Parts: sequence; structure tokens; C-alpha cells
Amino acid sequence: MVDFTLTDEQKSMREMAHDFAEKEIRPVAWEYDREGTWPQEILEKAWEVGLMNSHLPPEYGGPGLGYLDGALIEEEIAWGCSGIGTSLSCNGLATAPIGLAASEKLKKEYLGRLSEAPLLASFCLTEPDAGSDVSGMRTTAVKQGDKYVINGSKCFITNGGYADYYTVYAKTDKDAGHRGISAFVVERDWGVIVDKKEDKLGQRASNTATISFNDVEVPAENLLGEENKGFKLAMMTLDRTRPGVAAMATGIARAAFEFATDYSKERVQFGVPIAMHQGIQFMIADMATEIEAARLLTWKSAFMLDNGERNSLVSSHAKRFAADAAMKIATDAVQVYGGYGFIKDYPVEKLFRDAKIMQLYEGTSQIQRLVIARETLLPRRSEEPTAVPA
Ligand code: COS
Repeated sequence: MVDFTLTDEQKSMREMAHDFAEKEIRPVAWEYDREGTWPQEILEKAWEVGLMNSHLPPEYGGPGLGYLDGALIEEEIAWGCSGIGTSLSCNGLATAPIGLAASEKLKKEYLGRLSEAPLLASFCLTEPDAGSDVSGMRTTAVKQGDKYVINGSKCFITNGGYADYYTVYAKTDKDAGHRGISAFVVERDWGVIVDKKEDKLGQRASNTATISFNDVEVPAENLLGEENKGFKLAMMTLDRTRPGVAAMATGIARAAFEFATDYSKERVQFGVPIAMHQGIQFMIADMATEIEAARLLTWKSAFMLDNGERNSLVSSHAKRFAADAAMKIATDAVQVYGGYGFIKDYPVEKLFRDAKIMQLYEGTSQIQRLVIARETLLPRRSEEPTAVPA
């Protein structure tokens, strides 16, 4: 049976997240965007009320909410501001490989930390020459006795400038392509260098940094899972986090849709509100349909994870569709506003800029299509999504 009804707990959690977005995020979102302000106060408040780290299991001090629950929160927060939403949700990305593959000791230490204080963790996969092509990474981790020595540099690292620790991917066998990558938990204090904060087109309240490792020594026990199995761990992580990105894209789309709808009822041209013109009505209608479809795909991809099913295909469907929908809807929202939409005094200009990253981070829309095509033409065998990659 298919049931789209949320439980009472889910409804009140969604309401709480919406309330938080409306009262704590919306009023400052445009100012934070303009100034590129780091939203420390908001992060602390969100952590206090339980809107961060929803994924952390109760045994490590978290609420142990499901992926669908997380998607409900992420849509609301991104409706408030997706830049702040990205900062709030990034711990989920950084800790997914820990949840999947770490020893009990590491889980207790690093997952536990996030429930004890409003700390941040970052996921370090991308490099200047290894974006979509993960296996092209050059960062190395060389084993020396009971430690690994990491050298290299990572870019576009969300929350990189503020993270307490990092999940870092590095080559442990330079000649083995994707079969030579391993993942580690690296603490900031061990010598991680934050080189540069990026000045971005959108999501300007989120921190995106370039970081580097110069002979950073990491205890061998901080290896996540087995040596040389990091590529699959990264892919399994992205399967789990793309539904959250899809949810955020849906949140941006909804915000743009609401602004456009309201404006179309107020703005008078040719003697009537522009909402009376069919050209505008059709744009509003398409926005409404695409938001519904994006949310349904998002929920399905999250629901599959909550039910222990491998969701690579649907996760990419959701991420691709919701990201492209957010970009289209934000673009059309600017169109509904006409020339005013192009001006910073009006809200949709920011949403238009914010939407763009949805088609880029956690796998571009083209990479999602690649995954969809491969899963469609040559499906991989289904595997237990919680299993450590073998
Ligand atoms: N879960 C588990 N295993 C997976 C997997 C998944 N979702 N996707 C691929 N694999 C496995 C494959 O089965 C294959 O296994 P074998 O080594 O046993 O053959 C291996 O991983 C390599 O897969 P593939 O050949 O598909 O790898 P490619 O190098 O062609 O890369 C893409 C695949 C392009 C899809 C991948 O590199 C990718 O997602 N790139 C985008 C990265 C990204 O999102 N970056 C954003 C930054 S993170 S914020």
C-alpha cells in the first residue's frame, strides 16, 4: 500500500522546522547573503532545538530520525535560506561514511562529539583536478607504522573553515584508480590548513573553503572501513545525502513559487493583476506541478533508505529533477517579477543565485543523468545499503 500521510510526529517536526525558518532564518537571510555572514548564532540555536544532526543514532546521543524526517526538515530550512540550510545539514554528509564504516570506537568519539556541542564536520572529496571524476584525486595517504601521512589539497569544502573534523578521501594506492582510495577521519587540530574562503555567486552565508594537508599524521585506527574501499563508501554516502539536497532544492523552489504567486496577485499591468494573464498562470501552474513532483521523488528516495533499500537510481532521479526544477522555477520567478526580479531589493534575485548550486554540488545534473543511464541500461546488483563496501 502507498501512503503519503505523515505521522503526527513528522507533522509537528515539519511545523517546528518551518517556524524556525520563518522566525530565525528568513528575517536575516538576505542580509547574510549580501554580507556573506557566517550564521554561527543560527547554527547554535538550531542545534539547541534539535534541527541539526537529526540523523545521529540515539546510542551516540542523537535523535535517530530517518531520512524522510531529515528531508522534511531540510525542505523547510532551505525555504528560509538554502545557504544557511547547507551549513546546518552538512554534518549529515560528513558523518555518513562514519556511520557506514567506522569502528565502534570512532563512532562513539566523532558522532558523539556532534551531539555534545554545536560542532561541525566537513566532507573532503573534491579536488581541483577531481570533481565529477572522483578517482582522479591526487591527495595521498601513506602508511607509516601505526599512522597515515596525508598530503594534498581539497576544494569546495562546505563548512571547511569551521569544521572540528573532516572525513577525508585520499589515495592509498596511486595506481589503482577508484580501487586505491581510502577514507579517514582527520581532526582539524592535527594540522589541517584552511587556505581560502570562496566568494560565491549564491548560498553566500555558507562557508566553502579550500583546505590542505601538509604531512598531516592520522592514527591508522582513523581509517574508515577497509583500505582502498573509500570510493564505494563515497558513492554510498552520496546515495544517502542526495535526497537531502533534493529536499533543499524543493525548499528553494517553493520559496520562489510563493514569492512569484504573491507578486502576480499584486502587480497590475494592462488594468488587471498579472495573475489574470494566461502567460503568467501557465508559469505558476508549471511551478506548482514541478514542486509536487520534486517532493514526491525526494520522499521516495528517502523512504527507500529508511526501508533498507538501495536507492542510487531514485536518489539521482530526485537530485537531478529537484535541482533542475529549482533552477527553472527560480528563473521563472524572476520572469514573473519582470525587471524588478533582476534587482537585489526583491527576493527572487537571491533565490535565482542560490538555486544554481543545486545543479552542481553533490554531483552535477549531468552526473545524476550518468548514474540514471547506467542504472537503467546496466543495473548494478542490489546490495544492502548499510553494508560496509566490499
Ligand atoms: N554504491 C556502491 N557502489 C557503487 C556505487 C554506489 N552508489 N556507484 C558505483 N559503485 C561502485 C561500482 O559498482 C564499481 O565497483 P567495482 O569497483 O566493484 O567495479 C565502482 O564503484 C566504480 O564505479 P563506476 O565505474 O561507476 O565509477 P566511475 O569512476 O565511472 O564514477 C560516477 C561514477 C561518475 C557516478 C562517480 O564518480 C560520481 O558520483 N561522481 C560525482 C562525484 C560527486 O558527486 N562529487 C560532488 C562532491 S561531494 S559534495
